[in-house]
Amino acid sequence: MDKFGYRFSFGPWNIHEGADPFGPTVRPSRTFDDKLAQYKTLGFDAVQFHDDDAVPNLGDLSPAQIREQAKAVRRKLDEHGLIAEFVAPRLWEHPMTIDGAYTSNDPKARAYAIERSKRAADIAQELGCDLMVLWLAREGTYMREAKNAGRAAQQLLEAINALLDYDPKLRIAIEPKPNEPMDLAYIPTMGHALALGFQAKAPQRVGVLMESAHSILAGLDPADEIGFAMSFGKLWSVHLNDQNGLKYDQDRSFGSVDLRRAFNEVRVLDENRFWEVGIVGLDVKAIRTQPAELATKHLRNSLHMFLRLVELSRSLDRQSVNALIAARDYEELDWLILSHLMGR
Ligand code: 3MF
Ligand code: MG
Repeated sequence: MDKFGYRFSFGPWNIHEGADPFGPTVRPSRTFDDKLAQYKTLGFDAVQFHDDDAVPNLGDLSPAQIREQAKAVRRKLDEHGLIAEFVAPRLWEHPMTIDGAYTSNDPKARAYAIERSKRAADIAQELGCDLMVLWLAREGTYMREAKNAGRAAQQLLEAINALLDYDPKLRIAIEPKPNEPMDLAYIPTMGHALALGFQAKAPQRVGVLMESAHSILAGLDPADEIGFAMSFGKLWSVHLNDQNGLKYDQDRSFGSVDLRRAFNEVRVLDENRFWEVGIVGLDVKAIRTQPAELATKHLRNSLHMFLRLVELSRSLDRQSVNALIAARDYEELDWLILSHLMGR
């Protein structure tokens, strides 16, 4: 925990081998244990998991064996003084999820997706966390005519309800993204995710995760997405990162593209006391050129950027800001903010 009361997390996939769709890996794989050893050194408190980050071979194991392996991971976390922030079922790699998971046109594939998600809930329980993140990666289409948006919304609701029933303590945070891997996703924004959650059978247990790059890809401002979700008490996790324009999902270091946009994300989180409701999660990737032994600097940079922006948010002269708002002198407000970011 830092001096402001914030806790920080990232997922083991944030230390990665640098493969992209056009070229192979450029850095050697590091074991999960090796990655775990980095967390505290880098200033982090919590680990985000895909189900198979915790239990790699879960497809070959019985539910009881999966729980056993998850228990062993819990012990490792304890040894490092770490906690699990969430578990996300990886519903986008298996052959059964080629045409989507909860919204696949094949009922057997939909059943697979729900069963796998239940195993992810079991893993979360064993890791001592009550939060599941649903990144709905393949819930959308390449071919609009292949599916039906209304039916897909109902299928998503059925899946969420099944999980809420399965584990009465589980909370679900939906992570929206407008595209990639799909051409068009069914849950592209905070608004879609919240609407779905409010229809669930236990709406108080469904919230959202806001990822900066995903909001930007949807043509939205991440700070406004944060503010919108927090006004309903629904922002339970974040994936802070950055994104240079409308192209592939870049997962750049937080604040590395647009400092003012990052400042506003931190300002809105801090004004709404996010440290009391959630952990500051990152979803950042070192660029492909980064040498292996230096490939955790994106995590360091992002965490330090967050802390420096908290300082800037708290030292903002709010009296002057309010006076300028009252005078409707937004050009002067613009200058005040820019000067503040530049250290005057
Ligand atoms: C997507 C996510 C993760 C992805 C990860 C893979 C929880 O934005 O946050 O799922 O799996 O980013 O690279
Ligand atoms: Mg993410």
